[in-house]
Amino acid sequence: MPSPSEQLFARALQLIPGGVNSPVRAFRSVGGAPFFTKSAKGATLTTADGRELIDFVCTWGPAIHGHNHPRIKAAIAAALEHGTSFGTPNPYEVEMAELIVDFFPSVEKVRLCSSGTEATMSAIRLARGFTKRDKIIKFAGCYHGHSDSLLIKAGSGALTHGHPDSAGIPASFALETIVLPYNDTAALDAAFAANLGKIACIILEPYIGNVGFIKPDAGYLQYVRKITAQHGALLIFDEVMTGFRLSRGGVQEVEKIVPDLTCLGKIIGGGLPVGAFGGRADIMDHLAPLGPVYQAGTLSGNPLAMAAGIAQLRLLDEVKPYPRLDALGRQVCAAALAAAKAKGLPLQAPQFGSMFSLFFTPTVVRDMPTALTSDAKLFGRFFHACLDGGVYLPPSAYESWFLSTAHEGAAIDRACEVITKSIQSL
Ligand code: KE4
Repeated sequence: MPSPSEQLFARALQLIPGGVNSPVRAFRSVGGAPFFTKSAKGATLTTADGRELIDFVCTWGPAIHGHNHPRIKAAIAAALEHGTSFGTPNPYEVEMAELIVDFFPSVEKVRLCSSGTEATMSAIRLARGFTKRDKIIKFAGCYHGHSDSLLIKAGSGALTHGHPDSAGIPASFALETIVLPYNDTAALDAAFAANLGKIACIILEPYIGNVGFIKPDAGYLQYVRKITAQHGALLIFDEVMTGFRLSRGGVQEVEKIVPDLTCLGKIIGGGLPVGAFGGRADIMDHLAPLGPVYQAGTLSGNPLAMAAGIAQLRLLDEVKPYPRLDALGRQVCAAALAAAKAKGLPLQAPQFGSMFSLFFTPTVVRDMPTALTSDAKLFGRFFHACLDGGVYLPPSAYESWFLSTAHEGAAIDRACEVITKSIQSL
């Protein structure tokens, strides 16, 4: 008799391409069929098959306080009393804007939308409209959502499924996107020298989460800031994943860099659909209805998503979780490295705070090519050994893991045991 998840997947496959509404969920790179989640609380998912799994995906970042946190649930319930969407300005979006500007001093003005993809797509359009230049620079392996200009040598699900360059993007579009290797200052110099006065912006994940977790070489981000300022190109930090997660003010606070624009998402929606982009007021004022760059959205600033995000951000300021999240991340990586060492298995475990990845390779991972030296097949076996043990990892060798404050205590200890045993079993 097929399990409830198997029955649900069979039905989904009839009507939804690949049976999923986002490709990375399909387990295609790790093998097997995805389970369906019935509910989630704290650090665990409860599957349709009644299994409880310790979750290291955290719905790809938003659940920094764990799933279904009572404070966030209560905030949504209270907002729900007044309706779900108004299509007019509402008080929640003003409060959210004030919080974002407080957490991110580089953001003088902000526009809310409904996904990270919308945020980065709009930021690119704004950079092009403000500079009156067409070319943009992105880095191989960085994923900024699925808009045409950015789905080129992209990470995350695109890389996971071996299509970093999606079909359906006109060559003329792709020509305007210059893709460079991450952590390579010479490549930056050459690109700007060859395109003088033509580059509107650089967009990057300052710490990469979408080719697995990768940190920049010391001084690299500072170099990116310098060369963009020199050439009148805007610097866009895509902090959809890292914002509010790696520190109160994201990577730009850690690295003390002031980008011109910042893209945000995930955590500011408390689990509901959200995105945001903001930065220098003189740039943001080029957006409609003030300026010539059009951007819009039916559900932008949705009251329920805003209420959830406001509760989430206020809770961050109350619990100040960052040292604890970093300790949890270190605990998992230390356990994995110790098990791999004992087994004689090469393993890299780059980590910062609650983001980290395990790469089965002897090579230090510092860009997409070195990430690709990781043994993806071995990762698949490791993934299923952990899943059998009740621990759910991102179903791809090229994704960051995520932790929440709810992982502290029994969950993290149990997870470290399972990860250790799984490595020993490889
Ligand atoms: P969304 O459109 O998925 O809300 O955000 C796109 C996006 C933009 N920028 C960064 C740095 C991101 O990580 C993302 C989305 N992250 C992936 C996880 N690697 C979402 C998971 C999925 O695609 O299902």
